[in-house]
Amino acid sequence: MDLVNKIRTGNTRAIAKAISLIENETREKEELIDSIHPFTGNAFVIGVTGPPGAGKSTIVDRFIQFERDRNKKIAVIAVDPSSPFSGGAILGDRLRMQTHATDPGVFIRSMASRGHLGGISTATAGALTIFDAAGFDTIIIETIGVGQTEVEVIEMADLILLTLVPGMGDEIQAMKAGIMEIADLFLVNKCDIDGADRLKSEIEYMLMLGSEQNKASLPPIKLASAKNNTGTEELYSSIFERLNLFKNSGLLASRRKIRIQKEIEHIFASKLKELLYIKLNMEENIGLWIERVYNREIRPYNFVNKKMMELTKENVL
Ligand SMILES: Nc1nc2c(ncn2[C@@H]2O[C@H](COP(=O)(O)OP(=O)(O)OP(=O)(O)O)[C@@H](O)[C@H]2O)c(=O)[nH]1
Ligand SMILES: [Mg+2]
Repeated sequence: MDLVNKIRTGNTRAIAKAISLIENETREKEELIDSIHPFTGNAFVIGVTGPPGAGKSTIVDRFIQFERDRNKKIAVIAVDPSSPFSGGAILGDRLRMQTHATDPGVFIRSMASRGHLGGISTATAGALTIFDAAGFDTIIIETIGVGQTEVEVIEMADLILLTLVPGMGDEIQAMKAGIMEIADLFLVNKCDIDGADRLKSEIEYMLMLGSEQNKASLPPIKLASAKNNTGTEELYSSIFERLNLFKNSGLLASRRKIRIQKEIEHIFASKLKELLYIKLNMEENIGLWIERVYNREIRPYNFVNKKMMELTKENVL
């Protein structure tokens, strides 16, 4: 396929076209994903998460520079920048994009949560696959770490960096349930303002509470100021150190296999649903079935089990 070849050469327009194409569940999407699959699995995916305004985009911008200094190609997926929590982000991302606009080694893509038929997770997974096939060495997913979908998205990363800021005690409390446990590395950003050391101790304390671990085995907690560019290069190095550690220990492979498991299950579930809709002539029949259940003429489990049995007998399932 011509598009596949163009993607593999890193052609910007082909990449953009492919990302739009895979946002909808079509036969074309399936063919594209399958055609590029052999050329994927090479990029490191880094998830950058944290409360609104923590400085995620500023730190990502630093990473872009570090990667380019090393002649590496980097893509950024900024998820849900249009959420009510971070109104200014789209503009910020655009401004940043302009600095790299003429650089084919950088691709920044914003993704709003609305307007994706298959959901934001599917759209992000698709974009990841395309960037990977296009030869980007590193792909960053930036997202605000709240809510189930957000966690689902960030779990697509090989490594998760959680960005926190002094004075955000409440936000940390709110996040605790979800994202704290899955972070591989903590960044206390804005260490140019007061309270960075205290926040570091608080994070340590919370991590110790939540596990049996001793202090030495806790995820690293780094201090930096993204704005002043201090501590940022050390953070960047420790991310790659940790990624290599994950690679050598087999953790990277097992995380990626879990992702593949979810993908396969997802494809099966949606195909099965499609099949059921067709074979049961759902559109035509569902109204009647609702009425019968509503009127207590039939019982939901008994009815569905019977239907499934019929499909098995007809060799549909
Ligand atoms: N003082 C200080 N300000 C910073 C630092 N890093 C970022 N900022 C500022 O914090 C504000 C938010 O930065 P962003 O990088 O847009 O934060 P974000 O986490 O991407 O925000 P959302 O995408 O809206 O959630 C900006 O005004 C930055 O200039 C820092 O290290 N120190
Ligand atoms: Mg941002």
